[in-house]
Amino acid sequence: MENCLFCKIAAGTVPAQKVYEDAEFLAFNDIFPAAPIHLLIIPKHHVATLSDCTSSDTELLGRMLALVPKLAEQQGCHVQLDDAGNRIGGYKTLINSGPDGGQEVYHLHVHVIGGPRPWHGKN
Ligand code: DGP
Repeated sequence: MENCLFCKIAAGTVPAQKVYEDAEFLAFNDIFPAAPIHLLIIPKHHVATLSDCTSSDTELLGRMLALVPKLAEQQGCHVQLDDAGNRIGGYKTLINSGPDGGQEVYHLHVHVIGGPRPWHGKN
């Protein structure tokens, strides 16, 4: 899409701090991080919003969600067990959809927000 910011990031014409890329997806640091770790995962193919997804997008959505724990581990904020067997770490996974959902950029993206609390910011 010509005027889509995240399509431009996917095409490399707008810079971003990329943390992951494959043939289908790109992940990069959010420019306004709400926590020590704040990634956005996007499909390279333009989809404006979650509500535009159809049954033909089911597998893409599954693969995008499956990237979340992989990237959380890469960033060091995955859920793990400490020596006493208690869960530590973790992250928030968020998809804002539409105006009432707080979506500002109309290219589907998953926020992955984590790192040591307390966090600040809107999310
Ligand atoms: P949302 O409200 O869910 O549409 O979130 C859009 C996010 O995109 C917001 O947290 C800030 C981020 N963002 C906006 N413009 C840019 C940009 O030019 N570069 C990067 N890396 N992130 C951006």
